[in-house]
Amino acid sequence: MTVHSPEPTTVATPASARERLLRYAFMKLTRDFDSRFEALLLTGRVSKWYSEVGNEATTIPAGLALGAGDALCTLHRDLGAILAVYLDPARAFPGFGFGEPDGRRPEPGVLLHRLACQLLGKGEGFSQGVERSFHYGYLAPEHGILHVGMISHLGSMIPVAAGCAFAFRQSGSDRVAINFIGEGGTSTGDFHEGLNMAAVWKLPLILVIENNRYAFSTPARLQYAAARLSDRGSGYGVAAETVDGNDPDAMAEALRRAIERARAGEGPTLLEAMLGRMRGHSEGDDSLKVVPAEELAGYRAGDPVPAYARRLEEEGVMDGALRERLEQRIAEMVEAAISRAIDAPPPPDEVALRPVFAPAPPEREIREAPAVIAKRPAGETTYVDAIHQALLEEMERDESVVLMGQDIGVFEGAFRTTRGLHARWPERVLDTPIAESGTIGIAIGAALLGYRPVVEMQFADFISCGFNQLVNVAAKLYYRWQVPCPIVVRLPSGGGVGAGPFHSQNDEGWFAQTAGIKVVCPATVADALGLLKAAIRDPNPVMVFEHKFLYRRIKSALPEGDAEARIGEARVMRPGRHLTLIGYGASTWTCLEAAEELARSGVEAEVVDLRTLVPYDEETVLASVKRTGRALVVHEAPLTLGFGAEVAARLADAAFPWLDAPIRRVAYPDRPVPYAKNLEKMLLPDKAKVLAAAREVLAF
Ligand SMILES: Cc1ncc(C[n+]2csc(CCOP(=O)(O)OP(=O)(O)O)c2C)c(N)n1
Repeated sequence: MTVHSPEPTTVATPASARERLLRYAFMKLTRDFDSRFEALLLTGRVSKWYSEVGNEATTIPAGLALGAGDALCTLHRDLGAILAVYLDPARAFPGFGFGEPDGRRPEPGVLLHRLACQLLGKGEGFSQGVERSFHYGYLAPEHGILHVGMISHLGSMIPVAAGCAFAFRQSGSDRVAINFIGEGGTSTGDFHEGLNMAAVWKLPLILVIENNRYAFSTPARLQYAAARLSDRGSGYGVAAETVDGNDPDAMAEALRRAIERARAGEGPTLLEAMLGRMRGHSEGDDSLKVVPAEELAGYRAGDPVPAYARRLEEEGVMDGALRERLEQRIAEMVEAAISRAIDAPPPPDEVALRPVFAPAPPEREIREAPAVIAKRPAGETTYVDAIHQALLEEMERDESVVLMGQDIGVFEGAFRTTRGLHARWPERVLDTPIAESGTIGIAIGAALLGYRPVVEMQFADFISCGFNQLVNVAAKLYYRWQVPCPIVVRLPSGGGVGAGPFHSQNDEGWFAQTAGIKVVCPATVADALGLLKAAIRDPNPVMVFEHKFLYRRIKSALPEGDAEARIGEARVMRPGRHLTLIGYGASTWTCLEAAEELARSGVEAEVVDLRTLVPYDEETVLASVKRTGRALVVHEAPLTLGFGAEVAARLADAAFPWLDAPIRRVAYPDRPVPYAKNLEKMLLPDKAKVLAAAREVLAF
């Protein structure tokens, strides 16, 4: 359903006088707060400021429309929505008839102070100064506040907001999520993936486009060709409306309809709020010059804050005396919060080193969880079946585990790792559209609200389409907000199966370099089970690089008991004293084969399986190399900046006095993986290449 009239709708409001007065109170509060920060920019107290001037009539009704426990997902011009969600009106504006204090939200002065500190980069801000302006999250379910801030990358938060909506739907609540995007941000891929998935899964998401007709300097006509952005609604199969975003009453009505639909399980709504650009992209730049003078004058003449005040006065909702009293109260609140924040101390230096990983829950907690270990298959099990077993056991153990991926439902996955799981838990094993970014974003949103999503990449190569969600949203979350983000991404990776350049890659290095993501690479059947179980229990983003060459080529009996392996521990697979061969994934087996061969000529090579790249078990590797004095690192990922480069650098640094020979690497040459088997074989690290390199190292 696309609902729009030829011109943006301005509907007669059914709202009460108090509701409308409250809208004005928040509009004026927002404007004053914003203006004060514009001034602070000029004095250099704040380094950047994105003005909300002109967006208040859109954002405030959105904030006010949410109830306790609904999710608010904001961008850089949504201060009004934040204030409307954070502040208890009865306490923020006492004596104005806004009801009784709700008893759940903190004192408004405290929140305003923290907000001002946040924006000034002070230690008492929500993120203690580690990130700028509105990029913080304030997830305080105890206060009924679920505020998910932004990352800079526009569009990225739409799937995350859809993920919050997913969590609500999945848990059977009628909560909703509201998310904002500028008209410029609607051109991103995540806009499409997020909205499409929200539509397909009928998620309770309201996506509000703040169409101020310019993105930085780019006018809307260069951003999209549709007459209206709400026209896209029918393309996605979602309800959509274009609304006069300068009219808070019209916005409130449109939001009411959207939220009603969402709470009733009718899926998302796209609301396009028509606004006018009244300030530059950020304060202090000269981008406002792109708005023609006459057009700008029109926007200024229609400035929604004074316009709404006039309207309320004309309609008898507010007289001069009431307005003065209200505005006086607002001025005092803003002044008190900002002047106190200006004097607040900067964050202590050690905040820069705060953890990037959430601590693991105490061991006891896991052991005492309803540990339903499914009957493990007796006898020899393949690596791929061990993965299936881990998924089965963790799904049984913890109902917050949900699986998402392409073709993993009825079809049971390209490699059948989800065999039987959809049949058993149709609500928890979800086929996704072909949308890696959308899926990982949804997983992140769901993880923030207590789920443990496990996302399957059909092939590891496709992770490049979800890269941003992982490295910028998931990886940075704990450092930014100190809120856990327990998602697992499973990646069937690696070559040796004649699959060519786009189905053979070893991309673990891209992620190992990003702080905040754990990277595990199981080599054995036991680790395929144990490391995946550990990954699912870990409170952090974990990427599990499964090696598909091993899927059906190695077999062994599964361990008994809980079988969780420890992330961050390497293992000596074969002891030796002349040389250390260091591998992971399929390369561990190449190292073992080479060690076997070397043994025939009397060389005792020690083989270390890294198992986990991040966190890296420096101790085990170092201890081995100190014993043997020689090191050779083997991996299938490209040589340049492959993980072996890191291992070699660390060894050069820490083991130098013990080394009897240069550290060598056997890795994939810096080129794509060719399709023809003979070509691939030529380039893949194998026993012969490892032996040749080992003999060179031993010859020193
Ligand atoms: C993915 C991405 N590309 C580029 C930018 C740089 N950038 C920041 S804001 C902006 C313009 C945004 O315009 P719009 O979405 O219309 O929102 P507005 O600022 O007008 O409210 C750009 C290009 C970004 N933040 N994210």
